[in-house]
Amino acid sequence: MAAQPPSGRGPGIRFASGRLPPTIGSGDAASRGRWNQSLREVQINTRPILWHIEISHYNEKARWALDLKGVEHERRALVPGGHIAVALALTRGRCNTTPILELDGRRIGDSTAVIRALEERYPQPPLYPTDPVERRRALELEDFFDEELGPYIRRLLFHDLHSDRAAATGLAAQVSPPPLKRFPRLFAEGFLAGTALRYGAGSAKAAERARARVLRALDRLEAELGTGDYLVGERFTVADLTAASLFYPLVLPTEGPVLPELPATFARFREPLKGRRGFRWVEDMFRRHRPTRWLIPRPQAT
Ligand SMILES: N[C@@H](CCC(=O)N[C@@H](CS)C(=O)NCC(=O)O)C(=O)O
Repeated sequence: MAAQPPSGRGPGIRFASGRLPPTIGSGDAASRGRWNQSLREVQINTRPILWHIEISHYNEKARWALDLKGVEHERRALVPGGHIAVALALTRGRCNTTPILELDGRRIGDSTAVIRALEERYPQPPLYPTDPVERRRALELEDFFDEELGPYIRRLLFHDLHSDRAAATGLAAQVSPPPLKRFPRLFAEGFLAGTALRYGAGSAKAAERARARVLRALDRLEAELGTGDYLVGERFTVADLTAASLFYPLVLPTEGPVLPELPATFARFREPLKGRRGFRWVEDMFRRHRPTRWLIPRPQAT
């Protein structure tokens, strides 16, 4: 089942006891114990929460930014399809997509806004260049890959699942909620119908156009890189993070999210691209800059 939004208006700082903690250092072991308990509650209640879909490339973009900045956070995985209603509920109708980050009492939708908020709150290591010209370029490239690659690589992958029911069932078995795990074919049919409706993934013509857009994005990546290691300047920025995350479903880097078997047509499309400089660059970015996860399990309800 999709995770439910927490009750209340925002995370804020809440104490189970409803009272403020006693003053530090005062009193006996019991009051120190209460103080420690209150501190733990503060940490839990103010810890950022990422609402995400495990296999989604836009969500990988937000996870990567959190991990790179070493932000301790909680992750709540949503079921694809059900996530739209949860996103709308979490943001009071402002956003119908994931990722959504709950940070300091705000719920922020859209991966670009999530990174902007993280950059302000946790400036180190920076993802935005300090030089204004470089910064503008990095943000333009972020926008380019968000708009010109993200939707098309998703449409293509989902479209190719339509002609490979075994692969669709494999994906359904991975992403469906526990009660539906016994019916992966049923979940797969619902998933395919949903993606056809929402992302135009049922249309062969639209898929053909999507294939051309993915290749164009790969050409642009390589042209922007030239002989350099990074898209902007001499270090890893939001531009690299965005391009690499959004290309993950094509490249499938070891450090990235795990996808089950690819649909046959998509695998055939991918094969000749493996030798491309852009493809290898994505693998390299994940290898060099995708740190180990800071995943913190959801606390047990008491
Ligand atoms: N521009 C958004 C796109 C995010 C997005 O499309 N997320 C997908 C999951 S891959 C989603 O939630 N889709 C729901 C929908 O489009 O209704 C971002 O950068 O966060």
